[in-house]
Amino acid sequence: PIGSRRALVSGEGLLVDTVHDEVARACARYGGGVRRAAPGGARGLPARGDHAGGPFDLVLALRAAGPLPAVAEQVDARFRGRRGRADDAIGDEGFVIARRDGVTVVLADEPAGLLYGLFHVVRLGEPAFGAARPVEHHRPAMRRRMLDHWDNVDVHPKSGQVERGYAGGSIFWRDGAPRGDLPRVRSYGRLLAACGVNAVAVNNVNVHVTEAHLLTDRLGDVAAIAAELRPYGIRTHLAVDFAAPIVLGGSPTGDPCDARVRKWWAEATERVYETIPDFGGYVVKADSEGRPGPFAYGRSHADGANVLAEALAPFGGVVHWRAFVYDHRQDWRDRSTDRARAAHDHFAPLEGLFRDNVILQVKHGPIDFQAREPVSPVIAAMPSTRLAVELQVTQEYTGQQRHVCYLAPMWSEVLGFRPFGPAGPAVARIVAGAAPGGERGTRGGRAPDEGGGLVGVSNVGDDAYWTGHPLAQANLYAFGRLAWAPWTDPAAILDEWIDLTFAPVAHGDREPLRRALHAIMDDSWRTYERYTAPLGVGFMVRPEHHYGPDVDGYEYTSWGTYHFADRDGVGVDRTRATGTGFAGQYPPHWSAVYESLDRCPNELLLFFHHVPYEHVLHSGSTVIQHIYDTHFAGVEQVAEARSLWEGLAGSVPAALHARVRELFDEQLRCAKEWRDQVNAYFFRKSGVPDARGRRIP
Ligand code: GCW
Repeated sequence: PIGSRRALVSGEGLLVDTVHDEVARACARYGGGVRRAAPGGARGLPARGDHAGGPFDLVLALRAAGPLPAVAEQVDARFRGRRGRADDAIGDEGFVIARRDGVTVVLADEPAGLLYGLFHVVRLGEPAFGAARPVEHHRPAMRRRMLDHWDNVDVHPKSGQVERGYAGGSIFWRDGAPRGDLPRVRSYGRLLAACGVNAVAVNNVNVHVTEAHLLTDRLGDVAAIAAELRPYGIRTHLAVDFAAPIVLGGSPTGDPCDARVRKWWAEATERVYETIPDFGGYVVKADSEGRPGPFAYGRSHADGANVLAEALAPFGGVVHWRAFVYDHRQDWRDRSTDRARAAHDHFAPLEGLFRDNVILQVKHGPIDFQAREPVSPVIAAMPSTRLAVELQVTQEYTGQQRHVCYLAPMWSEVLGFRPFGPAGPAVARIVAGAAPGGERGTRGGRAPDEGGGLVGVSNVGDDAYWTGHPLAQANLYAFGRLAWAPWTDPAAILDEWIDLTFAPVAHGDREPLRRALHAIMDDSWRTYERYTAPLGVGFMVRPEHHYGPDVDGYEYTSWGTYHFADRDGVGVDRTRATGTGFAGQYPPHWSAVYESLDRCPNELLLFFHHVPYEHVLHSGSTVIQHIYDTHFAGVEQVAEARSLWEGLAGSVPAALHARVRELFDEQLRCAKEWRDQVNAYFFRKSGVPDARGRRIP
């Protein structure tokens, strides 16, 4: 480990201090040593020679800290030579790493880069100090890699301490007050930085009355959190109430076009920056599920977002404005309203109207974080708007951290999807700001150089394992890694996570553990999909808490989430020809694919089409037989995963093993419940027996 090595840390700044302290802490544990070079103090130090602090095995240096040890100068020269004179920047958060002459060298231009470089060395493990390594340049694909906490300050009668939280209480708040465990907040910052996350919103997007006050008289509570996260390069953001001028300021109106409202936001924001100079910005859920918004004043969401953006702009802050706007009081009898259409219907017409520091935050699918959805058509509809994609790391609809469901493969599909067709840019490039390329305007006189990035709804709480289910940590890790490097193979990310997590605690040979965890986790999202929702049908869950099956639970409700199963068939007709027209919200390539019964991918068939149970899939199976087969298979896979975990007793700490074993018991019970309810439901509706004669209750 790093801690047994001799290290030199060179440079100044808060995050360089963090790097130094990290290395020093590791050395105190493992017997190595670290030297902090004073400005200019590394001058002339030999690569590996006899001098007070050396020889060094590891050099972590800001290039500007200048004259560097000879080996670091050589690495820098290599890097510059390779890049050519015109572009030799390492970048704000980037780092260069190489190993030569027995020294591992990490160089950065900014302190954040050095911190990420350090965590990269940790991730590499012993090989970081093995054979020589060529110069590698690492930079995040996305500048914004943010986690949103749906944490309430007060316990809320409906959503509790953490809305959709499955990992205990909030790490920030408890019973109306700050939780007070600041060292834990700092450890959280450390954990997130190690995953690559650099922004956190500390309260629920459903901003209730207590939480609204975080913006004004309780700003000190937010500042205290920001102070713990800052040393790890994490900016603090706040979810705010759109009606704050009324709720907090006593204004008679919240109309974004009213001068008094604009003034209120400007002044409130100025005070925020006086208290937290590096404050990240606001997150807003407006006109959504009962939250206030600009519609009440006949104003658009551009008007709403821009007034906050205007207040934040002088300080470099951004507003994350959520596109999750739909009618949750729909009449289920009304077949003309389609919730899937809502975000595009509301936002696509506003293209070009948002200020440059507005980031439109779009859920990855058009509905709501189901186990399978197509990619939201909004992502292709707003080329001059900064877009962020929102993923749900917390497993609201994917097993609530009682089921193993490694989500990286799903996210990877989303990020790799090309909304304009095979020749167009992938989602990852669009939200990184790298595509569709230079089209972004210079409205407001600023030319932004970045996209909206990736946002995840956090799955972390005050649970001892952070995430309730210990294996759900892999989702947190994968979220950060994919935001940094979206093209990374999910299995490779899992491999990193296994090493980082289990190296310190596993007993004996780690290879069997690694193999078992891959077998358990690699395909666990598809397994979950198999025993829950077939072919793109969603929301067959228990209303309100959303755990476990209830095929008709949402069928006759106001939420706009229906499957329309009858005796003949199932699915939602979202075609242009005969349905809601949702398929027409995509650019031509995908619009044509989804419109066509033949070309529509199996896994989304029932999202786009209502088909008879005997409809034949590309696989050759019928829809009804597919439902039976996948539900039986899904349960078998859970049983297999459970027995693989059983086999790991003795390889991992006993308490960890016991926790996961209990959770597997619940997962298996629940998966059987899903299988039997879904199969029985469709058997009773269709009357078609299972071709393989298995028992359907
Ligand atoms: O998925 C739904 C959840 C709500 C959540 C909402 C949202 C924070 O059921 O609990 O509210 O999405 O994303 O705003």
